[in-house]
Amino acid sequence: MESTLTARDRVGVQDFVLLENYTSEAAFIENLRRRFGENLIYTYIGSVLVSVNPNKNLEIYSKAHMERYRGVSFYEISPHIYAVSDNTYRAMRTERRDHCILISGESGAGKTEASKKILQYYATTCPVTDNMSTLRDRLLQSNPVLEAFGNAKTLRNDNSSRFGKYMDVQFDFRGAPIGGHILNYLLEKSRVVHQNHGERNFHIFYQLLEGGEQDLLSKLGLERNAQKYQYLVKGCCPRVSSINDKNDWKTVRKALTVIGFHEDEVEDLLNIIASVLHLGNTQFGEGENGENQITTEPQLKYVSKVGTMNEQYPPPPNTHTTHTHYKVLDTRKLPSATKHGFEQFCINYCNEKLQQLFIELTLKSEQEEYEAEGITWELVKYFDNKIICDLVEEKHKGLISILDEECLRPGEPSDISFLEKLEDTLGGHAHFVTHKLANGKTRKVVSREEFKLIHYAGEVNYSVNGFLDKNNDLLYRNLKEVICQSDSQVLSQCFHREEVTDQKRPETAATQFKNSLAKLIEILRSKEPSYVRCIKPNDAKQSGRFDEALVRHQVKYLGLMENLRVRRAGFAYRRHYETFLQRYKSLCPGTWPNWQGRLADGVATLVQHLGYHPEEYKLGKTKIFIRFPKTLFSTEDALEARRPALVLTLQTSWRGYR
Ligand code: AD9
Ligand code: MG
Repeated sequence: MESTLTARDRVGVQDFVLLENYTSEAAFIENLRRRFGENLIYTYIGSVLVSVNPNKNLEIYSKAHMERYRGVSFYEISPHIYAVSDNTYRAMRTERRDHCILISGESGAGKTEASKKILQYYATTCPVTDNMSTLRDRLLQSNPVLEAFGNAKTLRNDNSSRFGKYMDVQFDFRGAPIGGHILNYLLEKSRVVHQNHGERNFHIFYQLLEGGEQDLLSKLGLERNAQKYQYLVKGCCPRVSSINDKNDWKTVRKALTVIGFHEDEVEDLLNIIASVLHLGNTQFGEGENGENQITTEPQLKYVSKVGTMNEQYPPPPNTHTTHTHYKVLDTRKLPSATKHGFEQFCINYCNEKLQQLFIELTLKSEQEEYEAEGITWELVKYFDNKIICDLVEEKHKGLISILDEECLRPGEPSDISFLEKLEDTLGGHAHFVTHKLANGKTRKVVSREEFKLIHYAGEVNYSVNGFLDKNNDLLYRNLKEVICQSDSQVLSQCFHREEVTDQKRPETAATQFKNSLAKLIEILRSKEPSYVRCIKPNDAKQSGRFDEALVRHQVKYLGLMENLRVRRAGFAYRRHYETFLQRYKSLCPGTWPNWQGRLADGVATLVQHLGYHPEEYKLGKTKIFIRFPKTLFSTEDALEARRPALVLTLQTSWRGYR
């Protein structure tokens, strides 16, 4: 029994619902810290997986590990991203319902890595027929390509995704992957022309320059020196120690072929990349008659967006079961002194919406389970962030509507006139703050070109500079026409024909984003969700370092305490009768060795023998619900005490605490 206590003390509980003091944030963080110290980076809150980035390679992702999680009940083995992957897959197959996995967390917390591990798990463990192996390879190989064009080194993450990704994988009735689709959101386009100090442009530029064969570079008119290109020198860091651009080029080049790009398409693509670099070096001067004149001679072509991949794995007709995997763009509440702009505003709006969905679905599923089991539901109070979502998206009155109106207004709209409109319309809203006070005085916490939103996760100041331009995000129609008529296949497919011929004013960037987000939420709402919540333990990308203040902040904005409260509102622990009986039947002569009657009666006999008080548990239709962790712990301890000494040491590694 002593050894059990020691193990629990040392490695904490594997499910936060078993925390004695579950309302204490300090206890929550201490549990995370202990486990992190033991390289146990995964912990559950019920069915939600919390993951702390180890910043080092752990030996927990081998094929043998995958096998260990295959077909094994979620709670009977230590928490793992493979357990979530496997559970989702099996639930999809047995329930024949669509499922999705939502991965969230701040930059560098491990979302992309988690999504890759899920994909690898499916690629390795799902049945595939020969002709399906191509599809599997394509799904796996889409990652290096997406990362080359969409990821960049930032201050927070050497491989930061600068876009949101929604990946859909479809399975047939045998559970074999048969199709897929990837949607990207909100690529940070401005990075192409500008990078902050210590950051880089998208990986692909450096990969091409470092890894491209000399012939290829000559053909593209490029020099093997990133320093030569204006678009690559702004951040003053052409090389990153954790990145090998040369090797990555080889991977990406191969991946382009695997996912189905033809040689001439690859050539087009590389031409475009080279053109961007040339364009960045273009200089304008004054002509003889005072007109603007280009004084350098670059190829003038523009970057395209990557459509070919989706054509390579179209969803087949008559697909019944779908597993959807969704990875979100991250956010983080930075110190309020840090300025954020339009992109950060969109990302934080996205996070508000996802949080809303998270609360709604967590509560809903909790409620549904209680109802299904015939157990009375006790209402939990929680902060409903709908008020903030409305502030941003409400028709006519919301921030986006006001921004759009200002963009369309004749005259000379400006970022500052937009801010004034916001003040007129939203001043006085509990979640909106500017430097102006109602009594006409000013406050210093927000500067004159900023507004502050009080998000569910905390306060963020946004500078209005650039809001109008970025929201307009207009490419002239005739420019689009020219691009559509290009001989280059890749370029000519950049825009839909309707986009070019449609005489209506195109939707603004914020409205487009709002609409696609609404569609996405609709899709997610129709699926059974699983959640992975990623936490970054320190800002230095170091292994073994656990910065409590940073972790506390993330626990707060991911709403984990709230999640735990909802999960614990009624009962800390629930298990199917069969599982419960199987595990503890040896503690009761009446149920040992095999209970012959109804499972519910067996469990009732067992808990009566164990002396459970009626307020400690409830029996549902298929499950037992236990209110307090200590009840379960005493039962676990009783079980442990019965084991022979030799077995006891072995068992501690798989018993419920890890
Ligand atoms: V961003 O929002 O795209 O800027 P992510 O996606 O949350 O961010 P990412 O998955 O890219 O973070 O992880 C950052 C780095 O942490 C990786 O490049 C790895 O070096 C490291 N990492 C993350 N998860 C793991 C892991 N499970 N094991 C080992 C990890 N290293
Ligand atoms: Mg990422």
